[in-house]
Amino acid sequence: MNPPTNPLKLVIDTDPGIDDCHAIMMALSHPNVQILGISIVTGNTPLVNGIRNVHYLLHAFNRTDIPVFRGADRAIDGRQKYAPHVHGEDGFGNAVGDKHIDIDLLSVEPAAVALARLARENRGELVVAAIGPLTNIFLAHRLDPEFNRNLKTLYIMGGNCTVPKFQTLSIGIEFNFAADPLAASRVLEEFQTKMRIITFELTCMSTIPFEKLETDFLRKKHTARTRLFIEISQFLIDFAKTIENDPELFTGLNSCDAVCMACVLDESVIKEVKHVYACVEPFGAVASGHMISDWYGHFKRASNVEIITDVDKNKFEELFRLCVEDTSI
Ligand SMILES: [Ca+2]
Repeated sequence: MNPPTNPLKLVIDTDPGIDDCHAIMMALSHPNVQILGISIVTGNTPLVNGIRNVHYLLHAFNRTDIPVFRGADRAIDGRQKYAPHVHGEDGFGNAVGDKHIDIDLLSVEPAAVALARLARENRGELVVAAIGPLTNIFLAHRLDPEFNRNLKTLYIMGGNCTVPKFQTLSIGIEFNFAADPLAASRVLEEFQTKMRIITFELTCMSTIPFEKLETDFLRKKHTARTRLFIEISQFLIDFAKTIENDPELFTGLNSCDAVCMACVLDESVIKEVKHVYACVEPFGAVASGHMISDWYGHFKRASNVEIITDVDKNKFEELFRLCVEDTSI
């Protein structure tokens, strides 16, 4: 890892589920990142759980200097879509449950307002990792039309990809875009900033096989950090094992948001990027949230996104190890 230079200025917009936890742990552990805030959005779990989960993590890491912002409690069109079967009833693998959590880091400033302010105060420097539905990002954009242009880069974990090279069965709709298709549609259509998309299928390519997960992560010397990782992750690992026979997708732990965060933390993780015009189906009867990537230029539109199509798996796993390496707790 390179020695600290100018730290990356980062805001994490998250719907704190288990893979969000991994991504946040990585960012908290990285030596060259300044986290200016964490904004919470509804997605994997209801908003109130997400707020509690992030506080649980920040208190465990003694990072009470990081403000937490409350975001949208539902999508732009009013839908509320959760994933308790993947992330547990509390969103953190039932590790937080009914524990008493002090939510003293919660700012009175709404997430969209804070996002717009932080982008303005750090014009051209702020990187946002959007690892939940894009509701807060869209709302910041509607509040402040300059928001998107003030960003350095917007990384989005979301969307599907149907390029044959992936050799996976595309599910057609990825959770974050399905949870707020209208927000995803508007962000892709209206933002004039560098947007990098980490699709669900890309994250499937970086699945950590169960055996490697055991040897490299779960059987490590149990420090406070590994105990926290296991406490929160076990539910997702158990879930993945129940669908182990699903063709090609679930052969280990797929931590979608961790793959996104690895690209944010170290751009050399990214091996291949395709510049393409992409849009999202906002109102479809059976496929709302489906991302259409115009690989062959049918729409005759200029490219608006960079879709990451390959990552360095070794480098990803090296960064993912930050989840269990005990440096600060
Ligand atoms: Ca997420």
